[in-house]
Amino acid sequence: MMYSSRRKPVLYFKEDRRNETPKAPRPEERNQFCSGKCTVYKLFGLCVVLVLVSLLWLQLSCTGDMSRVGGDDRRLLHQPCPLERQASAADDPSWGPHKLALLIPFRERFEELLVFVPFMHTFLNNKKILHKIFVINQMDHYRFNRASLINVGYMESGNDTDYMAMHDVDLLPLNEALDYGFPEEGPFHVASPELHPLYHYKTYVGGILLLTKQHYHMCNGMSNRFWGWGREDDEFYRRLRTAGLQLFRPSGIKTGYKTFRHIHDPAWRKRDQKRVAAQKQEQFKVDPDGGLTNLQYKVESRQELTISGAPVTVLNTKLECDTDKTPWCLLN
Ligand code: UD2
Ligand code: MN
Repeated sequence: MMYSSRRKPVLYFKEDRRNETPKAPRPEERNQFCSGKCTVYKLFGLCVVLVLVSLLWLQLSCTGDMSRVGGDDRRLLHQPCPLERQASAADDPSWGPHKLALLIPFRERFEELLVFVPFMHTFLNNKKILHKIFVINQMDHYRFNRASLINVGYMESGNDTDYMAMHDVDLLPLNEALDYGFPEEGPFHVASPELHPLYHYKTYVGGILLLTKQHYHMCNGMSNRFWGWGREDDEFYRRLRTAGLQLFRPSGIKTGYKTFRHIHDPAWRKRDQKRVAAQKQEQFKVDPDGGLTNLQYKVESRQELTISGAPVTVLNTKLECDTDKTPWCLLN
């Protein structure tokens, strides 16, 4: 079966009548309405009707989006009601004991985020993966630094999560057989080169990578020297090796290059591939000392949002750059 994918190496209301003098009901009142006891029954009945109507409304509002979308997007936008989800997670012990911090390095990808967050929330709930989604929003004026943002996500994701996923905002897993469980044995590269629509080289670890927080710590996180697009993932591959960690990838997935949907129009979302000053040579070097230990940042604010019912924490982050050491964090 598809799910047996294994990993392989590589109102409360009460009338207050205390101060009222009891009045005998007038005959016409007795005829029109029945006694006080009857009024209580009527109120009770009204409450029951109100509760039923609100439950019906809640149910319709959870699935209401469906009528406005068509085709494949129906599946992407559908989400179960928040109440349903909480109840199932709390009642069913098969959800625990691990909890995933889904870390999204982010800047100006609003449209993708609106699709990604509800989609992933439903995807992970269907797989009974306890999770918390973090958007690490880079708000300084330096070039984008995916690796440092992932480091920030690790530092800020709290003690209630014990493993993490570094996850692109534009890469949607379409096959529910993909494993997002606790990667006890070693890092698990979900966006494997055999399944990835674009990158097929053996040492590729970009896109989506799961790690226990302990393993990430053993690597000293990712290097902070990579500003602009690319190479930070390749450098991280070397850190995994240095830390003596074995890399695992999905097996038994039959959907090939259709396993993921990459919502990325390169003409619209241009990759910042400029190589400034010494960056050209430096981009291929390993950074043996840097990582979590020399990460410099401030979380300016933290916001709890829901996107179509899916909860997400936004960390508005300002990275700091030592322009003597990595002058290429600036474009000019
Ligand atoms: C590939 C990898 C990515 C990483 C990158 C090299 C895939 C699907 N992804 O991404 O994991 O290794 O190469 O750095 O193979 N982002 C923003 N705003 C920006 C730029 C990037 O939010 O201005 C985030 C966003 O989450 C995005 C991710 O960084 O998905 C990767 O950047 P990309 O999508 O521009 O580059 P891509 O697809 O080549
Ligand atoms: Mn992309």
